[in-house]
Amino acid sequence: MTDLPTYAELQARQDGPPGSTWGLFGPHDEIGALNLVGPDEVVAASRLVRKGAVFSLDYPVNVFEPTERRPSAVHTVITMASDWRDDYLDGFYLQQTSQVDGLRHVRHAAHGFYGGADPDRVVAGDPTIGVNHWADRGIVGRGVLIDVAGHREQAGRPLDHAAGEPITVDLLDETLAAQGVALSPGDLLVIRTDYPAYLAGLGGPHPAAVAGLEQSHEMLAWLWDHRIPLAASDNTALECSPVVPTSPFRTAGGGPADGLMHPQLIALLGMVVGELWRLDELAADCAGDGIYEFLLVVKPLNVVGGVGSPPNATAVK
Ligand code: UVW
Repeated sequence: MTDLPTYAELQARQDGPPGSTWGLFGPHDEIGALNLVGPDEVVAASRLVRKGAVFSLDYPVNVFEPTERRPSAVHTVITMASDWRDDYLDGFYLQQTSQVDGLRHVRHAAHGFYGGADPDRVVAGDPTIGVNHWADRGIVGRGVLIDVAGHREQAGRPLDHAAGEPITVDLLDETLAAQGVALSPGDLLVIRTDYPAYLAGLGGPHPAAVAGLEQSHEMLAWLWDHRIPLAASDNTALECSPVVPTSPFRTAGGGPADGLMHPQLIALLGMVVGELWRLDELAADCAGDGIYEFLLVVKPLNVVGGVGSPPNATAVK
């Protein structure tokens, strides 16, 4: 991992899309930045289990209000004979509740899907860059909670969701310093904004303005240069919304999502993006014992050609 280029070097590359990791992990790679976590990191992460505390980082299916884009699922329980039950979900949008966005979720406007995947193969039933690859491999490593919301609460300046406050690199560093945590290559980051409490206070559907990561090259450099394969948050899009006016990622196409850095995170860097994760119980425990690192196990559904999935994420301390 020490031989990998810096983000500045990725941006200057001429043998692939600038800012991309394409080809760094082999010509046929389909797991992206997860290559940054190997057996050594998994063994080290397993040593973080010290007290046997287990935290589910998934919210239930259908807990969030349905949106036009992502309606609720219908759960049916079938009685067969009198002693047996089966069930099924109908209309289950895999990104309706806690989720990981897979490498299929978005393509870069100029360069396409991660690794140059053929768009004709990014269809149901074809495994190309689907979440099935992450499910087959599993996502296991050292999880680190960056409790930005907790840090700002303590400072008496809560994160401002209503203003769509951008979380900057400086704020991430400040929070880590306050927590006494140093990042290591391969760390799986979970970033708490306390969005679910804000949403509950609003009492309605997801609002347009949400605090989250600032869209900037500095942010991408921070993530890549720390060798972070997964960044998840408890908010709707990991990133802040609306997009900051200074976003360098706007395209000629425009549109409501224009300027988000999802295409850079997912299609260029190959990162796992997590959204709407349940972090409150974990955060309370971390604040209690002052330990913000843990074993994190994420196991997306093994849907061949899946675009996204509930994370089935579990933190163990
Ligand atoms: C956005 O809508 C920006 O996020 P996602 O599609 O990943 O939920």
